[in-house]
Amino acid sequence: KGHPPLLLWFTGLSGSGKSTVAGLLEQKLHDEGIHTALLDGDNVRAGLNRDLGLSPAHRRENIRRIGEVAGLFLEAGLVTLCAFISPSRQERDALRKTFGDRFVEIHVSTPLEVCMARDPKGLYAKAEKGLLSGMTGLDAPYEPPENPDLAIDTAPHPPEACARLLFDRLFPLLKR
Ligand code: GGZ
Repeated sequence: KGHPPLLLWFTGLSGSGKSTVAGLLEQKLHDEGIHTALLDGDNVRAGLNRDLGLSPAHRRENIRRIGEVAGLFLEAGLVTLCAFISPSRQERDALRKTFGDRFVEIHVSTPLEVCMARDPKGLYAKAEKGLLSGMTGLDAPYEPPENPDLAIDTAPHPPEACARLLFDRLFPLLKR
C-alpha cells in the first residue's frame, strides 16, 4: 500500500499556467488517495520567503529554500508539487542531483507571447512601460529545460486537459 514520494517540479514563465495546472493535478492525485503538498509563489513568497525579492541572488535563495522544504515533505512521504519560475538551469539541475529519480521536471512551455497576452497581474505591461525591471523573459533570463521529464504547453488546451494529460503520464509512476 502507499506510493513513493515524488517531487513534481513545474518550471516556466510567469503566466505560463504553472500554478493553475499544478493545482488541478494535485486535486486529481488527491482524488486517487495520494497524499500531496503544493508549494507555489502565492504560499511561499507571502510567508517563508517574504524577505526575498526577484534579484538573481534572491531567486537562487528562493529555490534553495523551497528545495529544503520539498525535501522535508518527501521524507514525510508526500507527492510534492512545486510551481516556481525557477529560471536557472543550474538550480534545477542541483535539485535533480539532490533528489535523483524522485525529481520530475515538468516544463510548462507556453510561449512568451501567450504569457504576455494573458498578463494576469499586469507585470509584462508594467515591464514594457519601463516601470518594472528584471522581468523574466524580457530583461531577465529564462533557461528552458533541455531534457524535461514532461513538457506541456497550456496555449492550445484548457488547464483541465493539461492536468489530465500530466496525470495520465504520472499516475503509473505512483503505483508500486
Ligand atoms: C518574474 C515576477 C517579477 C519579475 C514579480 N519577474 O506569475 P506570478 O507573478 O504570479 O509569479 C511570479 C512571481 C515570481 O515568483 P517565483 O518564486 O516563481 O520566481 S523565481 O522562481 O524566479 O524565484 C510573478 C511575480 O512574482 N513577479 N516581479 N521581475 N516574475
